[in-house]
Amino acid sequence: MLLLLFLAVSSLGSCSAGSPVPVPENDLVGIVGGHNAPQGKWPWQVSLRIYNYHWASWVHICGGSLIHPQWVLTAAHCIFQKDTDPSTYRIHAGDVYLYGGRGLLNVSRIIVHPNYVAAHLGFDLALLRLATRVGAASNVQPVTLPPEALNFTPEDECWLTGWGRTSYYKSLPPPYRLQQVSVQVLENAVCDQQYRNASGHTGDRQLILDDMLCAGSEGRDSCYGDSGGPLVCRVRRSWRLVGVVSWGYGCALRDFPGVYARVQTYVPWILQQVGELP
Ligand code: 4AZ
Repeated sequence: MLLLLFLAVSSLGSCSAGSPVPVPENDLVGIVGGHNAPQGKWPWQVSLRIYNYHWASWVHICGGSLIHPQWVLTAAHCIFQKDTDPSTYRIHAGDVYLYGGRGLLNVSRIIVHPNYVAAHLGFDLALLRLATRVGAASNVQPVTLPPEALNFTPEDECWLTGWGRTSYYKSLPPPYRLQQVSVQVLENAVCDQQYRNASGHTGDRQLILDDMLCAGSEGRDSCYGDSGGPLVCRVRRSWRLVGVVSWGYGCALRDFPGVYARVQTYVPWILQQVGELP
């Protein structure tokens, strides 16, 4: 029943929106088409947890990225209510194994983008302030935000990482090792047209809004449980956080690329909340 409810919610587009329904751990934890990530390669990747009374443990609900020693960027739809008590969340950082590390970090503040309503309407970003700064270690490091003037092309090298499902029907199996897959970024107009054609949508309304970005192809995509996590591209030898996993129709289907919050659009808002980044 809970799984059905989860599937019902997730088939609408975004995994964990709505009420905080406890879901068995196995059903929450894919990158589709991915491979095991090497330890330390993606040191900004974190896992967002909520407490599950049935499992008596803090279970993974979403990914996220460290953008500062004390701030994590994730998707707004990973936060159940705009005024959620930050103490109901924990962050796990610094390990490729989802339940392998020891320490969980406390969250002291949650800022959901004030214009957020639902993932497919945009503004799908939230900031989490950690109660304490994370120490600089080789396996825990913030990722750089993109400069405001940066154009991505299908030639850029971009990667997705996460502990989400490995297919629409299959959770990532134990030992829950972080997955990585390289993906191509598509132009918004191309992505919008693909979604329209494939879904038979006829109205004029844009489906892929300007604050979104599409990436992925048949067999290479993010999936449920990857939400909030990073899409990074290598720009002049440094990785930039270009997208936050947000929504999509199914996972890794032809003509339905994954849709991401376009981080570039929100750099001014992020800096305003966090103060200048180091
Ligand atoms: C989700 O709801 C979700 N295939 C994540 C990624 C995609 C679709 C949905 C993209 O967590």
